[in-house]
Amino acid sequence: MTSKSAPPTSRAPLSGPVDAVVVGAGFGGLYALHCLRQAGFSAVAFETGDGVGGTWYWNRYPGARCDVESLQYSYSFSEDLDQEWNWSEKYAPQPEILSYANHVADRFDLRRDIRFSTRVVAATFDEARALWVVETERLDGSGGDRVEARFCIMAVGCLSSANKPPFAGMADFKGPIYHTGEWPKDGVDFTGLRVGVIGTGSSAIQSIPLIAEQAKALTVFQRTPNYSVPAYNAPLDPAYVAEVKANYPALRAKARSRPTGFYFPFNTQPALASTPEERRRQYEEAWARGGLPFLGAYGDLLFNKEANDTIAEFAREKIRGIVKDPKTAELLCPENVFGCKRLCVDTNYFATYNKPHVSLVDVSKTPIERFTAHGLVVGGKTYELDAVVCATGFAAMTGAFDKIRITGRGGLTLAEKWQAGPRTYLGVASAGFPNLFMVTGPGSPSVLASMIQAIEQHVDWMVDMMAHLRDVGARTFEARIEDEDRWVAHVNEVSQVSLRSTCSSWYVGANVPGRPRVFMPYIGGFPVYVQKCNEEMDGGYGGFVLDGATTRNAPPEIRLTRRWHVPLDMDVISPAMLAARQVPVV
Ligand code: N01
Repeated sequence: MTSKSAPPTSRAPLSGPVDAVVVGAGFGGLYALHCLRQAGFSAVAFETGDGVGGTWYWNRYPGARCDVESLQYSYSFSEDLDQEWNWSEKYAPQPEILSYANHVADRFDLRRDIRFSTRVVAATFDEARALWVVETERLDGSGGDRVEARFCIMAVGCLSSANKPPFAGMADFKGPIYHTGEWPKDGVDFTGLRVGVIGTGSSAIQSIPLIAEQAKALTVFQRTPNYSVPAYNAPLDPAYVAEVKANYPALRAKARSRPTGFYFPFNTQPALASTPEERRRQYEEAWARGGLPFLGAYGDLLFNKEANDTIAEFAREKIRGIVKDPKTAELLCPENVFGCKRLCVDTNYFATYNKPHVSLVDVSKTPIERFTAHGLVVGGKTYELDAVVCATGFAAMTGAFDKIRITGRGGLTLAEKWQAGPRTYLGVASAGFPNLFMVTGPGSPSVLASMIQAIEQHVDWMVDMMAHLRDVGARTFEARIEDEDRWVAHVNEVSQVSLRSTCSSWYVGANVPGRPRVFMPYIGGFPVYVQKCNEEMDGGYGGFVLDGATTRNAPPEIRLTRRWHVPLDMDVISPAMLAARQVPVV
């Protein structure tokens, strides 16, 4: 598969020791470095790419942009940063988000502690010395590092391990095969080509309209249709930006109180309490605003199937209204729960199918059989293609961990421990793996919240815990297995309240054959989760064994976490949040 390769780097191997190794220099790794330094810890980060930005470094496909408003899809830890950075559009395009990541790296002088073009291949806990030994491979082939660190912080991302289905005959195909999540740095020119796109998730839905503008012919291979809401992306109005900047802390506080960790108008009323006419008006208004907030048209859309049916039918009507060919329109109409798979946000996606050179092939019942030298075979028919784009997503949440041989106590690897599904306490740590933190790991709100908010809360909490360990002279922390078991059960129990657990999405690992079906993120809502983390902290980390601590379960000093350590203030309470709150912190 054609993919972006990082240029070679030559440097002497590192051996440490350092207080912490950070794996990844995306938004999680960058913030972790910043906080570690502030708290007086030495750290080094390893990054496979040759630059910072993580997901925004790798996903350079045409049309890639955020779908949480730029003014909220950004770090909130620095008021100065908030004030000085200017977003150009409602939803910033990938190059601008990558520039922002680079700006943050420079502004906070983070690069000096990052080793680029270096892949972490193993992390092994040395029990006798209570140290992590982290091994890397440098992409220039010049060897690797072997660094010893007290702590290992996995900032590997939730959607960073590309899912590349092994279609038969791929090696025979004469043209290039791209994956949206590993897009060539120099871009791709599809002018005059017959292009095939496999998949119809967010990446496909963003890229298809732009690929169609260049390609001579575009064939989309769809296994499951997806709901998508128009973005209505536009340049940001300077008056609106000025207003937000004048009140940024208040907006950030409102965002933190939301289940999603970002703010948008939300109608808490149940859908079925409205008449059909009122509902239509409400949906039309929400559709006209566009984007993910469409799901906020009513409060129960993800919890009541009958309510969900009303929004699903409205969305299907929109598709039928846009797509002129009735057969294509029907193929594009999803039948599953609206918002069950991650909702997509688009610019001209459905209208693209009205173009005469764009066609849709249903591979739900007759899967892609194989590649040939010149195309793809489906149902015995060959589709002639010059280039193929696999918009086939990611081995979500655990895939990036699987790529590293992580060995904890007694020689147990994380992959072995997670064979039947990920097991963490609060999504930050896993029993048997002392002093190893996971930023937005499975069991935390992560992908169900605004990622950057979720990252900041996690990192602040982790670094405060590290400082506490230093204060009380503890060598290690380790999640208690009984607390972890209770947390895993709680994550699973709360997920059952939401309709989101009912379909075959990447949230449950169903997009990759052979993965265990487990609802991986925590759906209880961002503020409830933050409260649980705060309670854990206030209890002196009772859910963890702090080995060697001079005091037992003493409340820590609250440092970076101060901004999250505020009374729970939820202006939108979902059934999942209610269910989550019924369970005391474990
Ligand atoms: O991946 P996906 P994505 N044969 O898994 C299909 C975030 N994101 O990269 O649904 C044929 O959603 C698969 O079919 P099915 C966002 O959280 C955000 O698009 O499994 N088809 C599906 O259609 C998003 O949800 C933005 O039946 C196969 C597609 O490939 C997440 O990343 C932009 C197949 C994969 O869709 C992942 O999105 C982009 C096969 N063998 C991404 N295997 C923003 O806007 C898979 N498929 C911020």
